[in-house]
Amino acid sequence: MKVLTRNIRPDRTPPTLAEYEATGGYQALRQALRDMTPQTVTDLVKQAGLRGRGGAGFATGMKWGFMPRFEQDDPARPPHIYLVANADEMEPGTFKDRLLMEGDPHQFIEALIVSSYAIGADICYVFIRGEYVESQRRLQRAIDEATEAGLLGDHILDTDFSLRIHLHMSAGRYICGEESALLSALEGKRAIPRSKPPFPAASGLFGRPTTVNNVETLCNVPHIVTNGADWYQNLGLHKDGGTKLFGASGQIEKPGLVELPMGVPLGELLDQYFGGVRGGKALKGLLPGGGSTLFLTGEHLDVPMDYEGVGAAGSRLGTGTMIVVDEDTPIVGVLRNLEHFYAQESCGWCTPCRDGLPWVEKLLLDLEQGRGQPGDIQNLVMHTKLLGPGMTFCAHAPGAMGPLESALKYFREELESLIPAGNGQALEESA
Ligand code: L3W
Repeated sequence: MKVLTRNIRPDRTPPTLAEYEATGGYQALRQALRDMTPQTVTDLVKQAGLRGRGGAGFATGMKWGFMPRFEQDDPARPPHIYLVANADEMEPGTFKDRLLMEGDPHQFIEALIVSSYAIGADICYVFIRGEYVESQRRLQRAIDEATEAGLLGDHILDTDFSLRIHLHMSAGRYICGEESALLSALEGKRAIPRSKPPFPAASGLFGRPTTVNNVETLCNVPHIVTNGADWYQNLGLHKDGGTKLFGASGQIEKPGLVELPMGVPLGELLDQYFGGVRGGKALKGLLPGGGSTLFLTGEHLDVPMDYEGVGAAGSRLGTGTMIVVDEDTPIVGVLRNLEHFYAQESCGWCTPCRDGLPWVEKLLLDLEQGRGQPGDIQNLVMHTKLLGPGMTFCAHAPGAMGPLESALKYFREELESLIPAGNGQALEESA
């Protein structure tokens, strides 16, 4: 089942423009510019049911539908309309977009051009994680090749449609992956999230209409244009269409990435494609889609890995790249490590996130090092509420509370057992 990864070679050497075109590359662009209006492409993506692969799963066609549409000579048309590709892949355990950018850069460039056409953008920025130097190098080469061939730049394929693509290297903060903080960073400002609404379609980069999409999301678009909405829908095993790049890291026999239909059962993914838990051990738990999702356990192995399935099991598909924890690994260490990351990466704008995350990290460190006190578990539970959805300016702290909240549900006894009997006694007596 290879759609997005069909051209990706084992050694990841990317196909040249000629090699990419020989496998049908840039046919979607030719077809879209020749036979389809921007609205038709948007409608097709809507019908296909494509959902955002960056973590939130928002409907892509609907997001594109929020973009205002202007005729070329409309005096109300802003000087620029933007597509921004979010390639700031920093979610813990997530490494799928890097494969797509390094392994098949022309697929991504074609996706950017077709998607820009659909939303009426004339400028596209790719906001890339700073460490992804190789992705940047390969994308720049693909941009140069495509421009040379008349597939990018002014009057693409002799039409009225023109597009510039610029690569922007991130300075290296997780919060830059939050779309409004990303836009602030791109404008040269401090990367703090903005209030939403207004959403980027209404007021995005430099206050102009903007769509922000994840790399994997965009890479689906040429295939939908070439093969149609029904074909795409039918790739999925259940309600969510298409394929997904699933990944695994942590205590797993064969860590890596695999492209499979949306809806593949979790247990099959774990055992058949990633070789099961390392050393034949039992599974303690796993985060199904990066560090900001909620734990699933051995009782969830039949769960279909799609938005609906994972959602019904109480977690989120997130980025679809799981982090696996075996039976012998203390959960407190996993949590402390993750919350250290989130505390360090808080932008500091709102108080619950800035002050709450370091406090959560401290409580976990105390538990890990035998300094836990009676009441610490209740304190952690309280933090999952105080830093939960709706309590902070953006999704950073609620995301950080996902693994903690679910660990308190599934591994509470283990966490409670870390508080040595007698700890806090003196305190209680003096009170
Ligand atoms: C117009 C509305 N647009 C929502 C748009 C919104 C955005 C998209 C999703 O966080 C999650 C987060 C991480 N009118 C709209 C609307 N939109 N309502 O839809 O928005 P939202 O707010 O649901 O999520 P988000 O803030 O974009 C994304 C989680 O993903 N995550 C992190 C992944 C990180 C990476 C990475 O490092 N590359 O992917 C993993 O699970 O926790 O919950 O475009 O504008 N009414």
